[in-house]
Amino acid sequence: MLTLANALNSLGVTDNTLSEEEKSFLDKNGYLPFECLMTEEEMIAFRNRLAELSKEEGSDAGKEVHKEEGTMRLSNLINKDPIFEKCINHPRVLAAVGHVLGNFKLSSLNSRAALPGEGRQALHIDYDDKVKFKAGDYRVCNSIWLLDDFTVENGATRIVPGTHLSRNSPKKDLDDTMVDHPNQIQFLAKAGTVVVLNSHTWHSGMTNKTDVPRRAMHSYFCRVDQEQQLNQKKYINKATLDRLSPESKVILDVV
Ligand SMILES: O=C(O)CCC(=O)C(=O)O
Repeated sequence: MLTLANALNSLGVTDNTLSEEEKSFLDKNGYLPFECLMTEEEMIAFRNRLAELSKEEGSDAGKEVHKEEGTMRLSNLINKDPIFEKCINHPRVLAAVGHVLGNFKLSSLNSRAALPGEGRQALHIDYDDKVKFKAGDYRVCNSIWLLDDFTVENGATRIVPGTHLSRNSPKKDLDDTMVDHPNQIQFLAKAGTVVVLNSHTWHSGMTNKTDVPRRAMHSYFCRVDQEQQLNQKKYINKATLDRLSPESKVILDVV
């Protein structure tokens, strides 16, 4: 049976996929951007397909994982079009996720568009606040695939760099998780960028003050011993299983 190490190897992940500078940046700050990971054509295809799915699913959209007021969310994307397979097997992204988590699998593949005037969230981590974790003992890691430029005006994700080392969650440490944090930065980048975010780093969406949605996909991973956000074995359909590469099956944990 193909192991994760073999699957990553065959997808081109090596010890040198990330430079030492990139690994140090991720270790220190809890996030790592990769510019130009999607082509213009790929982004057009992703945007168009997500728009079609939103229309088809209507008020059901997002229901497999999470619905959120003021946003358009879609979930279970791996079953909804072959184009989304790219989001779970890019070597640079997988190298960064592996650097954070060690052995991992996909937790879920979703999209989130913050609608005009909406999208502000409380600072959070993507893990149970009640569970103490040690720096280095990470359970979850996200990758955000930017389908629009992330700007101050459209509410680019805020991140508090280095907070993955703090062992606490915003809920425990802060009186008010909605207000600006003195150390937060906004992740400003061009569409086509992917940012890998150690999900124990405090972060949140901000208000989109423009009149168009801010669109992104979240390819979210968890350590191999953790429960997936979407149970891939349960949700995977036959057509998807038949078309997926052996490497993607390992990453989804559906072998
Ligand atoms: O869309 C964003 O800027 C971040 C979203 C996020 O952190 C979440 O949905 O948990």
